[in-house]
Amino acid sequence: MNEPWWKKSVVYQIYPKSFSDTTGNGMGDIPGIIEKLDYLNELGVDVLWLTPIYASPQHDNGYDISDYYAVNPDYGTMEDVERLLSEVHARGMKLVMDLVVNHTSTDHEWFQQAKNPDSPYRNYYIWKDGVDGGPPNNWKSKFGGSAWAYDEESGQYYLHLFDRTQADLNWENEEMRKELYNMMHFWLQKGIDGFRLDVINLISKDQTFPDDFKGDGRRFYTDGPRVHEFLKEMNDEVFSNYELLTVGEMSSTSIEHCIRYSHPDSHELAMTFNFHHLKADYPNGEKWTAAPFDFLWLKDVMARWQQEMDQGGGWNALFWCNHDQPRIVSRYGQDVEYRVKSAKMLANVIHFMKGTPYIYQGEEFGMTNPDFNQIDQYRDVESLNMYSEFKERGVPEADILAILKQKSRDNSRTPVQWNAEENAGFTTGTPWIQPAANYREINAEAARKEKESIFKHYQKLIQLRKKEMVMREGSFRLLLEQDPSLFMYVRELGEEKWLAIHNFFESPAVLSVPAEFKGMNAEIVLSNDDNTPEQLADRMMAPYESVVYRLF
Ligand code: TEU
Repeated sequence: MNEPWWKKSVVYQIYPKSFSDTTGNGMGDIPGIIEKLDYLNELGVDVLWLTPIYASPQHDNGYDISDYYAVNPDYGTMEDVERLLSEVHARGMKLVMDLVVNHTSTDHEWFQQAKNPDSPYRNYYIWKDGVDGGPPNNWKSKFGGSAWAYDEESGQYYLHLFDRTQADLNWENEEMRKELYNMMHFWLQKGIDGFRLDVINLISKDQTFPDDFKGDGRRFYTDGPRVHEFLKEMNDEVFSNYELLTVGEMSSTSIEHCIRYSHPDSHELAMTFNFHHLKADYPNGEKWTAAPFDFLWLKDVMARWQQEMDQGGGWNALFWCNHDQPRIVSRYGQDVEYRVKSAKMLANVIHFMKGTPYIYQGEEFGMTNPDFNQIDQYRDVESLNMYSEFKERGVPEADILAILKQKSRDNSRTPVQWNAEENAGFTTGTPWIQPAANYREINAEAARKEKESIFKHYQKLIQLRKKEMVMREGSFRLLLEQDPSLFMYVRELGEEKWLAIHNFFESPAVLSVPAEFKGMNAEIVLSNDDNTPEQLADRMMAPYESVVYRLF
């Protein structure tokens, strides 16, 4: 079987602003990434994904690009990027860049030109007349308020699904698409190995732009009318000329669409991110509440994505953490006395699934949410907008802060905790966002030294994936669907049969082995507990215990 390289890989996500600062300006930079390549090599990851490093006014930390061909000077120069690329390749790793083509910054030259209604660039964006003195329709921005902003100069509104400084591009415009494809070739010709495509399933909007009487408008642009056509075109014009890892970030998508996006015969993308499993703590779909997670719901969602993507021939990107999500150990694990154990359990859960696993900076040694207590500790535009909206509605300060502490995107954006020195060894200056206070105990240096650390556990998982075909290609079947504590599934390929059992809770849980496995011989592939018995038998599972057995 001819396996594409990205099926064997484990990807490591770098959020450059918070990774490592070599200049003392309080922000991470590209030379800082180069300095840490040996560390990443020691971890064993194959691919690095950098979130946007392009020129940007940074209203949304680089997801608001003002020049696709330039590097944000706070991060370094184009030469630094080229050096990074060759240092990455020299270590046998690959580099994937972030591609933000649903929108640009309103500072982008195209948008500046587009403000003139007679400019050929006008049609690069989405402009509409207002209706009854208000916006063209009732669609909401994902960062709060209307999705339309009024432009005084031309008397029309432009669409922005995110911040008002992030104007949506008009994908109906063929010339605009061609310009983007040229830009992609520019980066690929430098030798980069792929793209992570930001909110790529939102690029095609229903051209009637109707009011949404049932929601915020998303059903008129999510997995929209021409999205598959555009991706096939992009693949044909760009991707098909190289051997790339392409991963689409899919907002509020469906399994059916993700199969189409990632099926090899579709010629669209290599794989997709979806976020449904990260909504187990959104009661009734509402993110902005402080709520525990629903375990049975989580299992059901993850299992369906595993099984149905497998059966349909799609390919999943597997992940718990990224720069938009709170730290998983603080979220579905336990970040106090069971931090190490629950972080290893959570790592096992996804690394033993089918797909390509992603590790987000700091996850490999169990970084936690920072427990911010004041609004002035937050930086994220979405969090700050949400704070103002809740304030206006009269929600008490303490309640808003409790929600942000659990849900803010800044939870994952605090500096990487390299060591126990001042500012976690991230910077010698003033960090743009405070590090979590626990960096003196929880840091990369300590984790590399400790024998049974989370870091060591991730190393093992990465090596196992490279070696074991069943981890990558085996089928997936959920067991004990209704068990309130255990997540159990079996992976099978040919003669290989691997049984994964994870206790998601702080209390011991009863393990009753399903009849089909009774009497089989077992050997431990990996466990997070020294006391896990060698044989598979009915027993009590320890708090957060996680084990994978090979059965024969
Ligand atoms: O995120 C898209 C997205 O929809 C989110 O995960 C978003 O953070 C969430 O809806 C907020 O509740 C991508 C990027 O990952 C994110 O950092 C950007 O802010 C966003 O696109 C706009 O480019």
